[in-house]
Amino acid sequence: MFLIREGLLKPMYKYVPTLTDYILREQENFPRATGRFTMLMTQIENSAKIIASHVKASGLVDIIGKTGNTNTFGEEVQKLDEFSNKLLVDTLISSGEVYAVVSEEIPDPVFAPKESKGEYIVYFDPLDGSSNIDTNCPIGTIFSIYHKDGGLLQPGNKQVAAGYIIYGSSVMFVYTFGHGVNGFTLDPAIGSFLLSHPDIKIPEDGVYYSINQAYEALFDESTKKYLEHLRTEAKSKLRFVGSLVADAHRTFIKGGIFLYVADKKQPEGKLRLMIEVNPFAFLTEQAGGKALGAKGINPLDIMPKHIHQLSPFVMGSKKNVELFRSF
Ligand code: P6P
Repeated sequence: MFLIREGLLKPMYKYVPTLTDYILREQENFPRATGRFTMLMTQIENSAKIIASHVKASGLVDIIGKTGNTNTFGEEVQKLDEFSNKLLVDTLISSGEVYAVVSEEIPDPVFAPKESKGEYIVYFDPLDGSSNIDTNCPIGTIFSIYHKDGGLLQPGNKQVAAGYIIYGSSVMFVYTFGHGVNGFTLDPAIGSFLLSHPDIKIPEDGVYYSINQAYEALFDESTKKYLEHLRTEAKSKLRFVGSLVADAHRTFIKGGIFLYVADKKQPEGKLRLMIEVNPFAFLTEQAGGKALGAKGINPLDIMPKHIHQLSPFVMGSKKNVELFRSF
């Protein structure tokens, strides 16, 4: 150690905090923390690693699956989103840390057994963008955590934590507890999420706009004028993966704007307020960006009426969102 201290010997391996280190350190920010929240986050982390291993092998599972009913993981060959949903429900309910979970895939909440002392409610989409699985496009898991005392229907500004895991060219775990946004990349060699994107901040401005323009004829006049304006501006570029986690993650990293607005066929939009809009609105604000819901209000202030209610959603760089709002 003397040699390292004197700078005579380069340390062999630069220490990089893992997600677990960060979660434990965050616990110090919560004086009342009992470690139960840390346990909950660790369960979500472990589930993400298992889902990542299945997503990475999904093409193979089909081939291997054809040799019989089981796959390399020894389980019944299931659709990946069914598998991911069952894994998250079973893991969270049996963790003893949740009072209830609400999954995009299940109409009703799933309550933990009476004897469980779980303090938290977790809303999640186990595998968002699953229509992209067969095309090798990035897909993701989204989670949003509330304390149970506020009940199942709380505004997004009561979230205790929110985040997503993106299964793309690398697997990243991105979350906020309300003290900024941190991104961790899975190192498959050691099976740990390592801090790769500390304190993510959305760039003030960005060239990318992300919207499904196929619906343009159904948009309201102001949105049509906005898109026309962007098309006349040379700098704007359209990027739309059709996977919220991928489009939102690009917006966090490169800046720009993502829009899933209401249209004549989807008057409330398509995205779920509690499961997709609120977690990303929380993350966007924590990363210094701007998020809008219906009529330009902050989605985090909406008092939900139903666990699966829909909401239009716009998120991104402050300048880009302000320009949209000016239309
Ligand atoms: P559309 C995926 O099905 C999803 O819920 C989001 O991930 C994505 O942003 C949106 O739907 C895409 O919807 O109507 O463009 O296919």
